[in-house]
This record gives sequence, structure tokens and C-alpha cells, in this order.
Amino acid sequence: DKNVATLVERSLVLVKPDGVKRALTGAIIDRIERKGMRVIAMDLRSLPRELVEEHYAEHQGKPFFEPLVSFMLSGPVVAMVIEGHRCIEAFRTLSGATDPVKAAPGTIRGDLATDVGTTVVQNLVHGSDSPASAEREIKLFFPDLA
Ligand code: ABT
Ligand code: MG
Repeated sequence: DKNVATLVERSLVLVKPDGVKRALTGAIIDRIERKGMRVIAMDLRSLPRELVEEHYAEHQGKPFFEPLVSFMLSGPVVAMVIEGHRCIEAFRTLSGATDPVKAAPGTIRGDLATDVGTTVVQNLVHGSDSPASAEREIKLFFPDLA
């Protein structure tokens, strides 16, 4: 049964600098809440480089790593923890594909993001991609969260 209480999950969501600059934070939170997920922690912050490099450690050494880090340091982000049944997968579905051109209409990226021709794709949001990633990322961004 997919509706049992043990499947309540938490996920780390970021509104990336492009989303904050374009004042889409409210629209993104609105979609999260309308989908039935809850925001249980949130703040606007400028990230230290070390945190961004740790967050994206899996991409170290790839050609887009430095542009990716620079992009994430280009302005403040809104960091949040969301909670709900299967919310890790639910938020990824709500976000759409990584490439905004391929993201389906109806998704955050499909409706609101576009290819702006930069080395690194600017796609408005981040969401943890697995329970292990969610646990690691929530500890990194919200170490004091119970
Ligand atoms: P994130 O939520 O930012 O992790 O994006 P997503 O999980 O959808 O995609 P991944 B594969 O984790 O990409 C991380 C960031 O790196 C960018 N990227 C990725 C590129 O620019 N070129 C590439 O070839 C790949 C694989 C997309 C993501 N973000 N930003 N910003
Ligand atoms: Mg990812």
C-alpha cells in the first residue's frame, strides 16, 4: 500500500538564483503546496562556495562543474525542506526534466524555465533525487532540523 504513514518523506528543495531573481519563489511554493506537500523549514540565503561544492560533489571534475558552482553563487537561493508522502519523487515529477526545453508543460521547469544559452542549464529549482540524497542534503543545508 503506497499510502502508509511510513512513506512520509522529506526532500531538500532549492529555488536557484535564477528563480529568486525572477521573483518566482511564491509561484514555486504555491505549486508545492497545491500539490499537497508541506514546507517545514525555509530561508533565503547566500551560499558559501564550500557548501555548493559539497552539494554538487557528484559532478566534481565534469566540464560544467565550475559554471554550475558560479551560477549557484550568483545570487541568493531559497532553501527549504518539504514533507509529504513520496515527496522526493513527487517534487521531481513536479519539477520536470533537467533540460528546460525537454521539461513537459505543466511542470515548474516546463512552464517557467527556458534555455538561456549558458554553459550550465538554469532550471529554477533543485530537488533531492533519492532518500539517500535527501538525507545528505537536508543535513548539509539544515543541520539543526530535528
Ligand atoms: P539539480 O536539481 O540541480 O541537481 O538538477 P537535476 O537533478 O535535474 O540534474 P543534475 B544531473 O543533478 O544536474 C545538476 C546541475 O548541473 C546542470 N547540468 C547537468 C548541466 O548544466 N549540464 C549537464 O550536462 C548536466 C548533467 C543541471 C543542474 N543545474 N543547475 N543549475
Ligand atoms: Mg540533481
